[in-house]
This record gives sequence, structure tokens and C-alpha cells, in this order.
Amino acid sequence: MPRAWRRGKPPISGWVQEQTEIVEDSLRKIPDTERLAAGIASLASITDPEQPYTRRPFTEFFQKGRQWLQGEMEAAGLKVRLDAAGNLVGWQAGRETLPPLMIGSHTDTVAGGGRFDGVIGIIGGVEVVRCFNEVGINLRHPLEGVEFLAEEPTDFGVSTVGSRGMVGALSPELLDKTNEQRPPLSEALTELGGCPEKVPNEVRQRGDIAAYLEMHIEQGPILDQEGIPLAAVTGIAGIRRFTVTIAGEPNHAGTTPMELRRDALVVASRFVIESELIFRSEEDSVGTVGYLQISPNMANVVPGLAELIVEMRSIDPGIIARIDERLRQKAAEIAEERGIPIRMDPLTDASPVQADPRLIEITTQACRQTDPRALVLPSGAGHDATQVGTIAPIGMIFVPSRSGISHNPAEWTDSEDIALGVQALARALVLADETF
Ligand code: HGY
Ligand code: MN
Ligand code: MN
Repeated sequence: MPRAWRRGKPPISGWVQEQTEIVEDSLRKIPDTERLAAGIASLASITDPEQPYTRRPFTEFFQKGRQWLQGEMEAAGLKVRLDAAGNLVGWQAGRETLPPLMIGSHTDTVAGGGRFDGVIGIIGGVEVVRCFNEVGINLRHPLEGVEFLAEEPTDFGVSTVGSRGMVGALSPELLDKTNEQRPPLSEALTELGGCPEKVPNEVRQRGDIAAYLEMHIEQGPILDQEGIPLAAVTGIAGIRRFTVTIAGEPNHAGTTPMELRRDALVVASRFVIESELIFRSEEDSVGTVGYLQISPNMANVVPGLAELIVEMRSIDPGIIARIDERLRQKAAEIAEERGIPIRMDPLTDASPVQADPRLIEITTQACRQTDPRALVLPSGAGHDATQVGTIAPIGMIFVPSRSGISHNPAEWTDSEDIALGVQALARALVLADETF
């Protein structure tokens, strides 16, 4: 994690101090830690058996996980539906007719992912609703609990599919994305029960969501290193991704002299190494080439085609723009030197998002009432909150990731820490209910 991302200012003013006192006794009883841990274990058991813990979106494992989650949402008192963008949306009325307070996250995983990324946000959110109903906390605002479709990069290259859809950022071009193994994203969405044609009709506008809160694992090392269980989040790094296509020429590996080869993999390798040098030379940012396909991918054929996905992330849009420019320049240099074209096509571009100042204050207060040592941090990982943040005030709460490991089956967060995150989320909702 780059230096300047580590800590924001902890902004606490007097006005949020007293609001939770009335319900403090009830809040202290939230959550039922055993029920919470059992829920997380149940969802973890619904996985691709070949590769725990994997629920890739649009697969049977993902759908089974959702069925289980729908049961939990209903048991918590939520009325559940699937929206046009494929989000599982639960609703509970409030005391007043107001736009809802929304809580959410995702249950899809990367291939070989962990048990907590996304999962604790939605299971924790459902636990809060259930506890509110059990202890008799009835908010002014309706509550909406959302399991967003496909937060992680899909096989179509698009991530945060459902949250994009909800805010009007799932363009026809994105819905048309395909790859060799799969029909377009729009078809996959239809099969799942969504309705691509109706996505524009259901787009939420500014004002439709009073405030959005998401609890998530940090996925980085800071809370674990500091031995502190909670953080309020100041903002979320932007992520820009490109597909990079390098078209060389397949040829016989035994007969083609070295100087006559047009080896796409060699050029791709140069691009990867040079990109890393650029990423390392920039502060407050990270970058990765995490996807590479070559063809024909045979031991005795000079690779003819390479396709990569490169991404760059920063909380500062200017840094993303600069890295983008430097990568393009470097790609042009390598292409020129090797006489093989390198094409960079924009794939997705999620701008950095700042948490709403009131929600930073609310989540900081909620976390500190739960544990006075709570930190205030930015997020290097992307979230559904990034998309929701384009139309609504957002805030997030982090709990620790052991050794900062995530997107890995070894991902771990202690149940006690998740329980603190849920309690902080409950407090934040009560504060937000008074504020928005
Ligand atoms: O890629 C991300 O940052 C997130 O984990 N989906
Ligand atoms: Mn993830
Ligand atoms: Mn996540």
C-alpha cells in the first residue's frame, strides 16, 4: 500500500456524539456472532469443489450461493427480488416514506478466492436487519440489502456488473462483451433471470438512495499490522483497465531463425516488465498485468498472438492519467523496436470515489464507539460502493485481513472482528438514519 494512502484525518465533530445513546443498549447486543460465523461458513461450503473458495458469477455454484442467501434475507424480514441488472435486492419498509438506506456487497469470488471478500458485507448487512427486527430498532428509512451481481472481473472482462447496472453505467458496449467460451454478457444476464433491456428503466437516480454503507475486509495489511479491528474508509481507488493485443505471427519453433520470428509472447513479456517499472516509479498507485492468454499456446509454435489485461489504480485521477500515458508511450516504443503492433483498447475505467464527508464522520464515530482505536483508511481495492458512489453518498467500514492476504483461499478474518464490523455497521445505520 503506497504511503500516502495509509491514513486520512479522523474527523469527529460533536453532532454525531449523542445520537446513538438511546439505542446503545440494543446496539451492544448486535450481532449474534455464532449465527454470523455459521452463515459465513455455510456460504463458504457452496464452492466449486475443484477450487475452493470459488463462486464465479453465472455458474451453478454462484446461483446456489444466491439461493442460500435469499433464504437468509427472507428469514431476516426482507422482501427479496432480482432486479433487471441481476442484483438480489431485499427491502424492508421504514417508519417514514423516504429513500432507502442501502447496505450491500457481493458473493461472487475471483478464481481461487477467499471466504470473506464481499461475503461479510452482505451476510453482515442481513445480520444487522435481522438484529434490528429482533431488538426492535425500527428506522425512519426503508432498508435495502443488495447482493450485487458480479463484482469481480467476469469472463467478459467487465466487473461490478450489477452495481454498474443500478447506476446507469452498464453500457450496451459492456453488455455486448463476449469471449471465445461465452455468449455476450447480456445473454448471461438474461439466463440468470435479469433483463438487459430493462436495465435503463430501473437505473437509480441521485436522491433515490439516501445513503449507502458497505462493510468489507480491508484486503491489505494495515489493520492486521496495527492490531486494530476496525477502520472507517475515506475513499476508494479508481481502476482503469486496458486489453492489450499483440499480433505477431505463429510459426514453426524448429525452423524459424531467431531473427525472423515475430514472437507475440516475447513482446508481451517486454510490455509486462516495462509496465512494472512504470508502476514502481509512481507513488500512491499500483498496477498489474494479471491476465495473459497466448495462442496457439503450443510448445513447438512461436506464439502468434498475446492478449493481456493491464490495470492501474490510484486514489488520484491525475496519477492514473499519467500512468496511462506512460504505458502507451512505452507500448509504442516496444512495438517500434520489435516491428510488432501493440494495441491498447480501453476495457473499464472506474474513477476514484471519495466517501461522503458525513458518512466518513458517521462511520468513524460508529467504529470508535465499537472500538476506540479504530483507524481511518482509504481503500486500494475496488468495491460496489465505487459505482453506487456516482449517484449516492457512500461510506465503508473495514475489518482486518490476516497478513493482508486476499484473493487467495488463505484469506482470513476472525469472527470476533467481523462481529465488531457488523456492530459498527449497525451503529452507522442508526446515525445515518438521523442524518439523511
Ligand atoms: O479488484 C478489486 O479490487 C476487488 O477485489 N474486486
Ligand atoms: Mn475481490
Ligand atoms: Mn470485494
